[in-house]
Amino acid sequence: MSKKRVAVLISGRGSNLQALLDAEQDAYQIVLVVSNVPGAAGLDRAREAGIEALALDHKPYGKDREAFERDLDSLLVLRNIEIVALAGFMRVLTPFFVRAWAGRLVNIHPSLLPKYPGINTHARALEARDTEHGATVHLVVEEVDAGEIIGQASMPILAGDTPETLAHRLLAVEHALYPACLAKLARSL
Ligand code: 4DW
Ligand code: GAR
Repeated sequence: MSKKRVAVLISGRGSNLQALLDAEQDAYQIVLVVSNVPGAAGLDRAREAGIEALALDHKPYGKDREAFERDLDSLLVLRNIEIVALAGFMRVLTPFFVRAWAGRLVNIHPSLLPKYPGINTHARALEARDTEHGATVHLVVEEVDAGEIIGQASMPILAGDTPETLAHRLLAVEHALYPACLAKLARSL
């Protein structure tokens, strides 16, 4: 089987993008990185890896989310992208884009979904006195942080943990989980 052609969508630092780039890319190959935030650090990581990196600023589109997504979709189709991976991508995608990429659009979320969709997941896990925390890779559907779970990884919450220490430790867990789940999805298609 040939490697699935992957585009990664980012908005910021791109540490999960880096993990996807650094992993053994035997089931997938990252061929494009797009950021909706010009100047996002993740774009430089992509260029350093020799991957095409584009900024598609959402701001000129104003409230017309679909117009932004039509242009994004064109970039992806033009490059024969087969899987789209969100990695810290912060724009809610409309039904237009989600339907166009159904089953081939994934995201990583810093909680053990269905626990703690949305923001402040680390603080909420502490607040609930959970004994473990984790991350989830899931298919993206119209409802945010929902959709079929591809994989999860968990870690213990330790005495003295703060939202910051949890976020820091969880990031390493994410960096192992995301490449494994992307490879799993790529092999299943
Ligand atoms: C996510 C969910 C909501 C916002 C940002 C990120 C998590 C992953 C995700 C990104 N786009 C998605 C998902 C998802 O799970 N499902 C769909 N699309 N359909 C969020 O509320 N973002 C707001 C902007 C924030 C900012 O620019 O800083 C927004 O208005 O889009
Ligand atoms: C990651 O922790 C990811 O799980 C989270 O944003 C961070 C992006 O970091 N995603 C969400 O909260 C999605 N709702 P990165 O840019 O260094 O990969």
